[in-house]
Amino acid sequence: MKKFYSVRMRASKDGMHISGAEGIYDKNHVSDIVQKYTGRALSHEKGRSDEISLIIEELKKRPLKISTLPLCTLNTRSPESVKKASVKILRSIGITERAVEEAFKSLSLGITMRGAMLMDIEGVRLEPDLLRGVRVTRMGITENADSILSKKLSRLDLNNNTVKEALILASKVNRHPMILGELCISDDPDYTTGYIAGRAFGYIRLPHIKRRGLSYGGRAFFITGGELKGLIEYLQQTPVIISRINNCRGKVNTEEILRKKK
Ligand code: WAQ
Ligand code: MG
Repeated sequence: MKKFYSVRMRASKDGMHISGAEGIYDKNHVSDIVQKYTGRALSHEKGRSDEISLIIEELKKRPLKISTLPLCTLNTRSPESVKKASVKILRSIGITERAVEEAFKSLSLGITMRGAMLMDIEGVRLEPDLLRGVRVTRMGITENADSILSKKLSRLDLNNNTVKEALILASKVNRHPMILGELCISDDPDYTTGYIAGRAFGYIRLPHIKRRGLSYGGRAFFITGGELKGLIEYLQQTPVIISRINNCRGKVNTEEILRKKK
């Protein structure tokens, strides 16, 4: 059997996080990837890292092959319109307005967690470690799927690591039956596009989710039913690799999304 490796990198400077990256690769590609990740850490716009941690781990389980969620961009123009649209869309899949409000509020407090909050449909926090959250790891994309994704995103002028990595993470997360949806705000003060995601409507980019210059951010996973332990194990441990790319569309409005919902 072909051996796969999870390769994960974290870089910091004076103890401050600078960049991170991860993927799943077959053995022949591991050393090239290590070089690529190291290069990325040593020439990051936030400054040159003084400490780079690399984990190269042979996977004991064969990675689960999945598709990306379909991608589109909502025509939002302000944090207020983002919140309104998010409430509408997430409500249509059973997440209460209160939960969505609660998620936006918790993600705007300025306390940045390493991982995601887990929230039930009423907005009650369920993650065991409220400060750290749950960190999703062991995900990647095949070379072939990556080049198809690059082409599709290039047509929309979105071919960058930020969008790709977020789409890969959201596609892994939202594949689990206990996950209803996700809300994400970048912690980068200059990156003002966030997203909501769910199996029913895909990955919906949300321009102007926050105003420029704010360094808060985070993720909330809305969950239902089932056993928390199994879900957390899936998010942290189960290797998942993207092998098929769904459609990537440009601007849409909220009504279109609600009409097309699966
Ligand atoms: N698992 C769980 N939570 C995470 C993870 C992870 N692997 N990585 C980051 N987070 C949480 C953490 O609280 C971060 O502060 C927060 O999410 C935001 O992370 O299509 O860049 O890496 O243009 O800043 C969205 C792209 C970009 C939208 C999101 O997130 C688009 C982004 P960041
Ligand atoms: Mg960030």
